[in-house]
Amino acid sequence: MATKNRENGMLEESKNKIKLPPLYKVMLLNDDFTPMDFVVMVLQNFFFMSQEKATQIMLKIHTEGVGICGIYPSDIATTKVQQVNEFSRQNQHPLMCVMEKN
Ligand code: TYC
Repeated sequence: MATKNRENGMLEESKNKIKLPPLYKVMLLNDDFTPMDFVVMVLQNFFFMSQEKATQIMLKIHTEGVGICGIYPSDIATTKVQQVNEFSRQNQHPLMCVMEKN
């Protein structure tokens, strides 16, 4: 049953039960071999970025070594990492997609 908390007026039910799911950053790592065009295509097709945004993120990864593609709940992040790494291997590129707790 929902009852008011004396200090802040919050419903006890909300205070005790609503939990946001843990989120994970999905990132791409730089390497010396994957073509820039391929990385841009991955960012557009798997992370739904415009060509302009994808190019900006690709160049950030190229210069800084790593960049964030998106932030997702665990199951979506895991699927993105698997799909991108499988696609990269099918195309004989060493591109690495990884995830870490946000
Ligand atoms: N460094 C690569 C090159 O010069 C381009 C690249 C960018 C590779 C981002 C991976 O995640 C990456 N062709």
